Amino acid sequence: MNTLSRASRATLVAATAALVLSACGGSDDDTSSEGTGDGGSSDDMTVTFLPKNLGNPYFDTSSTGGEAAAEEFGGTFEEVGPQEATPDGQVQYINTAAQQGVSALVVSANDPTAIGAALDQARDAGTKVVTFDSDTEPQFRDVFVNQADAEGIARAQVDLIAEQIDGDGQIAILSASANATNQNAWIELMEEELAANHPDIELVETVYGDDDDQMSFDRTAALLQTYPDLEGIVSPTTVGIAAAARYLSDSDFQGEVALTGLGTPNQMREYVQDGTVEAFALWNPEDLGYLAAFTAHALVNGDITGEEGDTFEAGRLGEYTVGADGVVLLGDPFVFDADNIDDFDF
Ligand code: RAM
Repeated sequence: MNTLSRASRATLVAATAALVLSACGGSDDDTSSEGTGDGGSSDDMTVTFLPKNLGNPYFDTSSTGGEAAAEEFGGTFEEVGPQEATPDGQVQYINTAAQQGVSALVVSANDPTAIGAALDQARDAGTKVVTFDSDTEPQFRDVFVNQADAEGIARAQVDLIAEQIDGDGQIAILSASANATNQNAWIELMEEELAANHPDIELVETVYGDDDDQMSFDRTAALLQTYPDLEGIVSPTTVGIAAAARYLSDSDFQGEVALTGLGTPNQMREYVQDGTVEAFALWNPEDLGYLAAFTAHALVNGDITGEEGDTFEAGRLGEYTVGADGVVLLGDPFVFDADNIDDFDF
């Protein structure tokens, strides 16, 4: 279980305290309607969250954070989104938000460019655009709120699978949708990390479950049939890893084929407890949504423009600084296993 490099582990220890605190304190947020921020000007701020799709507990949790933030700064929160994680599905909601003149849109992009024209129109109409979780190309948004450093996310997953298969054998990746900016960035970095440091691990295929539970379940079954020597699966999506775990837990492959990636503790708890999964990683999606909403608030208020070096207050999370390319970084990924999973509730 001590799967991460020393440096990663040191930062994770620091992150643990924050995660435990927010896991315990995050949901019983203070409902004071007085903003902790700078008051008056944001009272009529409207913020619309547009996740990749609806019905994914990860985004339910990030929206919980966004709504809590809006309550704190005295804004109006709304969540909209398509059933399927496609860019076309998102465009109509972007257009509607622009027509409504919402102050800010907070989007997890299903494609780095395909929603760009719609976002341009929204920004021309005066709407601030924050991407979170999955970015667009930088010119289409004001700020990207990144959950964790992409290299760190990639390395955490490679370290986990390498440990679980003793650094040797075939693995496959079960991803989200084929154009998802976030998963594609992580997969590219995972491939580099495998090539550089794990010569005996062979990545045989990357398949896409489209962040759809049934499709991810079916892709898992197909992988196991196609590759009888498969040692492990990495699923860098909370939908994929939960579906793969459900498949494995009910099959002869349970405990034989390793599974790791990015999951939510509530979806993965039973599979950690029944031995299907040893360890997996994530960040706190509630904090991510909370920070994204406060970033939108700072843009709407004119506290920041998205320039490198801009600073702003994000409620209970404290002060953040905009980095290069208009990116605000939440923190570090965190590894969950049988020893700590019961400390979390999201
Ligand atoms: C799914 C989505 C989301 C990703 C997480 C890890 O919920 O694909 O974009 O960040 O997994």
